[in-house]
Amino acid sequence: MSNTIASTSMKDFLESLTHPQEVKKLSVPQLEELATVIREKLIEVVSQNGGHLAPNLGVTELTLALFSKLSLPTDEIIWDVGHQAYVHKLLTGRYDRFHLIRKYQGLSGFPNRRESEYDSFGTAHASTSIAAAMGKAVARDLKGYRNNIVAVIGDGALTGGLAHEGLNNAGLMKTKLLVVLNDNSMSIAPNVGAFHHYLDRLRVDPMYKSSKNMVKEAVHAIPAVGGVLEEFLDKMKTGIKAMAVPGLLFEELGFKYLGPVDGHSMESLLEELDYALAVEDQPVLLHVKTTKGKGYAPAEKDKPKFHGLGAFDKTTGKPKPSSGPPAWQNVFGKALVDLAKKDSKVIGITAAMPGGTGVSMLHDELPDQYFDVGIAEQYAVCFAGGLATSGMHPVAAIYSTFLQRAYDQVIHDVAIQNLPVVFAMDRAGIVGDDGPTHQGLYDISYLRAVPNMVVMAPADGNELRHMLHTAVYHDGPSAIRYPRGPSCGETFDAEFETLEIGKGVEVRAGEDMVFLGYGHMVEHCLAAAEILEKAGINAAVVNPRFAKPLDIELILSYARRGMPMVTVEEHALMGGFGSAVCEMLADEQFHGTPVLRIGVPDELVEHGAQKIWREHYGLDAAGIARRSEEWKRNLSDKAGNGRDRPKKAPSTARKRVLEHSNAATRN
Ligand SMILES: Cc1ncc(C[n+]2csc(CCOP(=O)(O)OP(=O)(O)O)c2C)c(N)n1
Repeated sequence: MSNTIASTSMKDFLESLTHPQEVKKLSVPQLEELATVIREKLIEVVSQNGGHLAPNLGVTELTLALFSKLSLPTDEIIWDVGHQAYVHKLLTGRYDRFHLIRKYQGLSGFPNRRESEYDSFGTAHASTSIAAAMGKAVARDLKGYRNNIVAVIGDGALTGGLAHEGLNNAGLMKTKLLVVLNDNSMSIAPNVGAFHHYLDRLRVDPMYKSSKNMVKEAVHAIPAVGGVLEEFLDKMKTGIKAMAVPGLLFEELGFKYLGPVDGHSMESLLEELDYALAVEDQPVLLHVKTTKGKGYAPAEKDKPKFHGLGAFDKTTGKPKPSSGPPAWQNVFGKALVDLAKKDSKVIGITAAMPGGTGVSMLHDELPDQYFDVGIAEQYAVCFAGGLATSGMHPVAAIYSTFLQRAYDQVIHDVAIQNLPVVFAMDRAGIVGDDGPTHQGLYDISYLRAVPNMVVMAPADGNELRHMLHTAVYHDGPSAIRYPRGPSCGETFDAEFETLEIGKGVEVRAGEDMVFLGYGHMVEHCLAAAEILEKAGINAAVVNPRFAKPLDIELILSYARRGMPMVTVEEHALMGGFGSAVCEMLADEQFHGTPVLRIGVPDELVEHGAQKIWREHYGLDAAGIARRSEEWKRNLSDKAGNGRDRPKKAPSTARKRVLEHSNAATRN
């Protein structure tokens, strides 16, 4: 086999690439040409499918340089967050399916061990790469191998506490590990924090680099002398180094620091990687400076927008037009601003997601009441706890999936002290294209179990405003969940209302059965009730508003009338809203009330459009109507065609109905 690739066009090379080690044979000009071909492919596919464009355009040369020096899959790369692994996917046998990235049954938008042997660790939540790489490095050492383990982490992901725990542990281990810091000065929004400022001072400047070497040599040359003078000179050495040696912080932590290197110069990257990979007995941090969105003018200009976006026109960079009600995060952001304008104690907190959560609106209008703490959900929650003890009204706006990371803070730093912190959880429900790592399907379960916590979900945008107002002035912790996408309803009350905690409302009267639709499912339940009306079933619809405390009296009023209940939630069935209803009925000894729970069973929900998955789980109007009609029919058949009117103490016949309903619930 030849060691070089002769005059093939790099487009042909990429299309026919079967083994990533072929990349090792490319010359520098060929790698540069391949970078251009890859960028074109990224822009073409992401403009159609949506996805993380700017992060991938920024790491194109870096990925190629790593592939040129490493031997995958023996050597392993762990991409932090993993949203920048599209180039990696193109080079590891997935070119043919790349046009289906993030689509239903297509490629995942993140590294996924189920998808490829080259995806050595599943990622999508930030700051995990160093810890995972250390696990692999230690396992390698114990087995007596010498393969390379590389973690690639962005400066944004480096703001997460887990990354610092990784540096803390890795620095002490005298083992072979390469951490590549992909520093583009951006998280999704411009990066924040003291660490970011430190990195920003380490510039790619040849003068700076040579002065670094000069300082190192000069400090080395200071003669060793005894006693007090020696101690003084030692301190001076450290002082001089700290002033002039880039990366001293990492060196002090036990890493060999290399760089900063221009992440778009193939030659420099290859050269620095040679040094970095030759170090055998110490972890290395290679600092690479990149430009997010490199090579595509609209993305270089508006980096936050092109971090991750839906389909767009690739010539203009403009998003495909959409219509309908405002997105949930915009309703929330506006409500937060309105509340904060009335009350300077209202504080908005985001963990590096100002745009996605809508908290950026607060930044624009009342910057003093706004805090972006970086990718630091644990800090955000504990910080909110501190604010609350000092009389402020903190609102921590954190996606459902990312609040998982701060579960201990929710319990220990907020709930146990019964502090008035509001958790505004966007993306609660099926998120669609980002897949299992991002699904907001567990928050009702994990929050419902926490004492003092009030758990609620609005049926529409107007109710979200009232819930936020209610939560802000509630004397204890509370959580509000709402999904990704357009909100429901476009009319808003002029004034905020305080809702009664634990009280739901009937939004449609009926007598044959009752839908308890949690949050945005109310809209679908109302539409399902209309469908059932045509089939001769008159269903009531309740907006329970609260999963905790439940409106026990309201729900029991239907049980007393013997009405079968259908709970509907865009959430895991285990421990969710339907579970809360069943637990309550059991506790209240209403064993004869048949309950059908519609929600997400105990399985991972893969990537693909929200609409596809909602249909799949019967969470749209048609599905809710179909499933409940079938269930109701079976129920009536089993009960001997009579109207099913269970009483508080079930008879033997009722017990049979109960058995059936339990079985139906399990299905
Ligand atoms: C725990 C967690 N919080 C928030 C996010 C959302 N998120 C995805 S990428 C990203 C920014 C990452 O910045 P950086 O690591 O610098 O990578 P870049 O996109 O700039 O290349 C954020 C905040 C996440 N994935 N995980």
